[in-house]
Amino acid sequence: MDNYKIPHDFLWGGAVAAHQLEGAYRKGGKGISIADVMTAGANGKDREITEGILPGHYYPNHEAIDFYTRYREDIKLFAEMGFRCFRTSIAWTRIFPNGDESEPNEEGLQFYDALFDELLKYNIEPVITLSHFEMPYHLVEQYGGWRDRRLVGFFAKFAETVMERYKDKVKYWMTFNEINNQSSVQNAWGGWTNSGILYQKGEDVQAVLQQAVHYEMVASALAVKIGHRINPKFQIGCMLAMVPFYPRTCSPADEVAAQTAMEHRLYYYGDLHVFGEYPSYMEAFRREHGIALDITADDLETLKEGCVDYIGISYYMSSTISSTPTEDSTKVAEGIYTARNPYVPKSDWGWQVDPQGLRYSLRLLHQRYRKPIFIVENGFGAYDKLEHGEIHDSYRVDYLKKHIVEMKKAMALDGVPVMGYTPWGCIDLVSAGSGEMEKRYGFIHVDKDNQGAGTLTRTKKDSFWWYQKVIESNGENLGT
Ligand code: BGP
Repeated sequence: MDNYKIPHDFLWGGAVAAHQLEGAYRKGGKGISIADVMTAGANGKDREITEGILPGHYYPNHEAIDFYTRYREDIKLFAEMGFRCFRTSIAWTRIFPNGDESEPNEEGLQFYDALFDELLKYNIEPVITLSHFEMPYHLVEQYGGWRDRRLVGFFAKFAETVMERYKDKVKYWMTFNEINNQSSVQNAWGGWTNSGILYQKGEDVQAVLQQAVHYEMVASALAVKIGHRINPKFQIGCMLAMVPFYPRTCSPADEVAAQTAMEHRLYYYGDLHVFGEYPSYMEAFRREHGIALDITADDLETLKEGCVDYIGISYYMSSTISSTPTEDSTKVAEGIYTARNPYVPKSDWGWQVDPQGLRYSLRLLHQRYRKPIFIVENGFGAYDKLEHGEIHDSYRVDYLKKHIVEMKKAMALDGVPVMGYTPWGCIDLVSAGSGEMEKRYGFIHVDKDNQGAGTLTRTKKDSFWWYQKVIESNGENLGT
């Protein structure tokens, strides 16, 4: 490792998503998004999706941390940490409040102009996700979300509008956040992610899901094509939730079950994004399950023409697959159970903490795809204690440090090209999974609790100063 130095243009920064921090859910002409109809859950308690916004419910994304009005103050703090980039999303509903309008909302476009200018003032490169779990709610009510082919056109229009508008301000883009996350959604996860689909009782979930994925994939490829036409210098990536599945034992049956889980939950999406064609294992799956999809010759051409430039990933944890039920296991499909891994600890939210899994993941993705990889999410959701104006979050530093060490090993020893590293929730924000504020990831504390009370005051945590040194030394100084 001594002979290796992280490239000088490595993108150190932080990551967030519009709906989890902006708030101002009705300001500037913004429409209601699917995140706006999700109540707060709790640790171990799912969020509720209500039919529209109902009185008497608490919707944490409505105000979030009010980044919409405080972004200047927050970006100043990011600049103080030395951020070279900042990943956020463009709230689709600020640009097309309902999603199906013919003209964009100028006030929404101006907000992101101002936001990107503020970042660029400090030489912070914006890294933009087009869709991060926040599609217009109207598209759900009117069209059933990604069940409907017409969404491809609506999304492409949104993508074209913002890529054209910001073509001289934004170079790095991603299409859909964690596009592979939706396969876990049947409300068990506690909310909807990409698809805007609520499954009906008795319907063939797999058939609906596969169709929605197809439309989203075509929309993603179209956005890549459009972006490359607008500015050939754009770097446009996909974004995958990277949760590697280890076989629980070395029994061949567990190994095969883990392999199947990897194909269905991860590679399916990556293969489409990178190779632009359907993998044969998914064709086999559809044949076996009698699923016939609406796929046109044009779709297949678009997929082929809209391959991504890089692979964005989130990495928080690994998972373990067993072919048979075990103590603590959960069935995900016939002969496939997720199980506890006795070798790794868990966070307070039950997420398996596994730094080596990051190195393992980077190698897997590199071996398969040969594309640059951008770690656009990684982090430790934890309870913090604010005492006398200070937060001593050594547990967060410990988590991030161990992951950076493994990332460096992947770069130095395994030759994996990693473009950048943006820890999730660099400022405390609303948890996507639980809707809590007190599941905190930030280097910057925000005074707000799970019920929505607090002054929204920002306070630097110990990790703030630690990360500043990491960036300053280009990843050499990770502290003792
Ligand atoms: C990812 C999402 C993020 C973020 C993160 C942490 O799945 O892309 O939006 O929220 O997970 O999850 P949570 O907020 O549930 O702790």
